Amino acid sequence: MHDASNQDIAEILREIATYLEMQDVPFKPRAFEKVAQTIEGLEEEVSALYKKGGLKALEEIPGVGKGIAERIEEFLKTGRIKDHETLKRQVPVKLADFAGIEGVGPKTIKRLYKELGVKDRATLERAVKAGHIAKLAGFGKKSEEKIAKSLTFANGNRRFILGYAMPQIRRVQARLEEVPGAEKVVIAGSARRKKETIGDADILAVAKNSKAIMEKFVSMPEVAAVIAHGDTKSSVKLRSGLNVDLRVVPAESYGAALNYFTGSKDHNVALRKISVAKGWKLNEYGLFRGAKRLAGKNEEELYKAFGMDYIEPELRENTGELEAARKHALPKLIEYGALMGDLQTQTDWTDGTEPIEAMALAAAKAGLEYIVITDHTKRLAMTHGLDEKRIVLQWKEIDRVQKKLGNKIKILKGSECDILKDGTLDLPDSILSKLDVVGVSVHSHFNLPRAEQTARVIRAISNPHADILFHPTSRIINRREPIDLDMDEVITMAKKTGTVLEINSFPERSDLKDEYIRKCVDRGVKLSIDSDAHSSAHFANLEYGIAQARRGWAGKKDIVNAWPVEKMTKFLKNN
Ligand code: DGT
Ligand code: CA
Ligand code: CA
Ligand code: ZN
Repeated sequence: MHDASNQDIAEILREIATYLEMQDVPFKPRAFEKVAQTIEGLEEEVSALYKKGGLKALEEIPGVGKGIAERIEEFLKTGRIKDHETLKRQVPVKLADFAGIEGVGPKTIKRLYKELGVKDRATLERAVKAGHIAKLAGFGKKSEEKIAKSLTFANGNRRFILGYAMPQIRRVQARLEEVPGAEKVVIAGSARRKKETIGDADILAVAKNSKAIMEKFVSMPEVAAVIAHGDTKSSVKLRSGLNVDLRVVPAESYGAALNYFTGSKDHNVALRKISVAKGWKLNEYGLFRGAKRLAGKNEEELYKAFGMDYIEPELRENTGELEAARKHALPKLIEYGALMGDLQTQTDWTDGTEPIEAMALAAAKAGLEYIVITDHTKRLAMTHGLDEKRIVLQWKEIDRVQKKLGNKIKILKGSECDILKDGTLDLPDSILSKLDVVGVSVHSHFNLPRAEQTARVIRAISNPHADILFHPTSRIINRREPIDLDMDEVITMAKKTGTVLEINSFPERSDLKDEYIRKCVDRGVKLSIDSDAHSSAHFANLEYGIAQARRGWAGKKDIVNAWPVEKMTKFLKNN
């Protein structure tokens, strides 16, 4: 069975809503639209819910009746929905191309199709250019201009989540490395700086035969379109929509070019200013004094020429790193692979897909020495969240698995305890006090006003049993805004109460984000880097949490699960 993501399901339901709307069907479009919205915002994968609980589990999703549940089931099983196809035949347009275009709703799409033959973005653009829309009854120059404007906006605005783009970029990198004569193939740009989202991917190569590497690049099977094809510079669009730029540079400029194309632009501009002040010249070919090349082969010698320590790419945002490098005061960043434990994982007791034992073994395989099992609590009924009775049963199972696995890995008892609307917790203190690690998190009432939301979270972390605030702002990149929190106040209270703040490594969460991490580091608030794994494959995401921590200037001293288990648990409250 193909594992459709929540996003895929939401998209097809939304398309059904749009088609129904075109047909003037009453009420139904809203129902589909609402369910699409709910599914987009769900914590848990609908496919996982279905695997475990079948059609019944789907009907437990708010707003989902039997009809919609059956269509979701059909989609999960076959990758298509017959009704969707029947509707699509009547107005066969590419709906995704119309998303986000102002003033073009379902009814307009239908008319543009029937009257002008508009089917997708390209035909819409042509109709706009030819002035055909302004001539339609009920339209005018104004509405045509509005459409033209949002067309340009919708073209260039999409950013890709690092954790989902990175595997694609690495695949391209690996393909280019195979080309005979390719000496170096490296990822540059925002992907090298590990920014949480990237606009496009930038790859730099040193190669004996630049034509051959370019040829390979534009003919890779994942290429959907070639945007530019030159001897030293090419651009392609992958099927996923991600653009990739490739540049081939001479070996003696490699360091300077890598530095230039890694950015950030602000970092580059600041470094160039320093160079100008010294009477030097810095560009992508090297660092020069007059005709003399001072540096350029590698980045280390480049920074050294400025009297600076090497600056890790994650720090290059012109937020004080250049000065710190000159004073030899850069932080010693947490290293990739430095984590000893994972403090947030879910199992098939709730919305994870695998048993405790499989998760523990996968964590051990990922190089971890300990893992905390933190299943959801009862308020999240949809995930079969644990109540007081089931969590006690889970402890028995953890003990059994621990005995079986021996010293392969240490399994700690924990919880992802829901923060209720008023800031109280979803499990009683009598249970929380028996857990090794209590994480608390917000999964509801995302839209409370700032003062109320902040008071709610502060009340939660003030509970003496609450050890960690999980995914503190509850944002989902590109989908859900962060909850409105006064982060300064939350950080102050975390410091006061000794609460750890989480850096959630799930790619679309990346929560806390870098600027808040740096505030925590500055103020001595400790952090954890957790996978929030719902299956064994998710431990690989820890890389992105570490990346985020590095972007926030965090070192091993700041990250409690980079410490041995005794030191970590001793630090937590009430131990
Ligand atoms: P992105 O793709 O929006 O996530 O961000 P970047 O940083 O990857 O930016 P991109 O792809 O436009 O360019 C790659 C690098 O090239 C950028 O980090 C720095 C360098 N660069 C691009 N344009 C300029 C420029 O106008 N001035 C300077 N100094 N550097 C630039
Ligand atoms: Ca880029
Ligand atoms: Ca670029
Ligand atoms: Zn959560």
